[in-house]
Amino acid sequence: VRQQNSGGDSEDSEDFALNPEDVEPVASSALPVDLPHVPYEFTRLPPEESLKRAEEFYQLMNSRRTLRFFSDEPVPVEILHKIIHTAGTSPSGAHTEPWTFVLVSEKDLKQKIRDIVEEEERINYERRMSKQWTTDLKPLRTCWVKEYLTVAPYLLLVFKQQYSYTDDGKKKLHYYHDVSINLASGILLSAIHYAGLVTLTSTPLNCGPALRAMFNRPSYEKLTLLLPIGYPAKDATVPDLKRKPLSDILIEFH
Ligand code: IYR
Repeated sequence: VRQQNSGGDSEDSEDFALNPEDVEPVASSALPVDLPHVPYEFTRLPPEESLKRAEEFYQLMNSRRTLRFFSDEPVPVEILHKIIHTAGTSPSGAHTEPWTFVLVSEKDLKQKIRDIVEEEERINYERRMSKQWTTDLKPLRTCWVKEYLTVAPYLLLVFKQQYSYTDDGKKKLHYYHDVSINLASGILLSAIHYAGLVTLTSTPLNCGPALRAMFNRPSYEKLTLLLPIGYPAKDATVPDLKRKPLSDILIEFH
């Protein structure tokens, strides 16, 4: 059978699909062929100002931490709307915008999510994760009990659309959906942090299908992140991790 690369990391089998045109009608182009191109509005900064901003942004981002202890204090929903709108500014393959964000604050739904996640995580920790994996995680003091899933005021589920459908029922191909969702997720984490909130980048193993079904998301959407979002608990602690210095992450050729 003919295989075509639909764009993306060649190591990720999800990015290799049968030529979809062989199976069902594909939208000729999601964007109009005569899409206008308009002048780009650009504000040029003096290099000193750029350096100052780069330094400030580093300081801001370097103060971001993954939190596992949340306060139940409410957060105005408008803040969450703006943060999610910001994530949606991410670049994406052929501007396909392959993301769906599901925001949950309803108590019973959060409890249901927690039940699903804890049921799977108990099996993950007890059987599915290797001895080496659970040993490597020990310093972070994680376990299968996920109190934050009911304590945090919001849970945000990030779904990657592997493809979608146009209004007239034609399949719309989503090139580079993996890198696109990951870029949007990075912007999302930055927006959460800049807004003064905290989160935990959880990626619950084996919970995707149940959580997708719970929110009636279609089969072509895949859960990539489950983020509790809110304020930290008063007595919250974080592991005393250090980040690599620049010299360990940068190799230069000038
Ligand atoms: N998903 C599990 C286990 C876990 C795995 C890694 I890799 C971490 O950095 C942290 C946790 C959990 O959320 O507990």
